[in-house]
Amino acid sequence: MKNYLSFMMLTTLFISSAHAFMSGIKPDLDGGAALEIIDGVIHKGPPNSPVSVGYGTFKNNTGKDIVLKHYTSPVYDKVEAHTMEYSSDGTAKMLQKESLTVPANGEIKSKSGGLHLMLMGKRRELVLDENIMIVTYDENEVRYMLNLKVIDPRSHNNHDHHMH
Ligand SMILES: [Cu+2]
Repeated sequence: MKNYLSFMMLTTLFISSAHAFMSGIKPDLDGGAALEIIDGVIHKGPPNSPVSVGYGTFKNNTGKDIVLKHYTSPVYDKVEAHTMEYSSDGTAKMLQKESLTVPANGEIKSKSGGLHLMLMGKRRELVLDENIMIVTYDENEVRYMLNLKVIDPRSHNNHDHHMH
């Protein structure tokens, strides 16, 4: 009887830890609705282009700054936050932003010609109007799920076509 009991306890222990492993959820690492993206969009580029660009307004719903450090997406090999740097001779180049601070109860807008999400290594073709998930991680590895909708920028009054 004693052996049977300890076997049961072991089994229970194993099942609960296996469950935690499979679900992969540590509640304290799930940022939930603390950070969201408003009007998050991905511009559907040419079919053969391996790169896409995403925009939206990062909104921090908490009373503490959220410092974003990295990004992943199931649809892209690599996701980075970029800013644009303009020089006096009129050229522009993109710079990777190693950390992006969304102020407490505040917002950061990303838009054409400025801050954007660079989505690289497209793994499949995008479908108009579908939602693509971007997971972003802050400095404490807390993750936030952001949904960006695939749009055709040509049908959305977009005035500057020369730059993303
Ligand atoms: Cu870029």
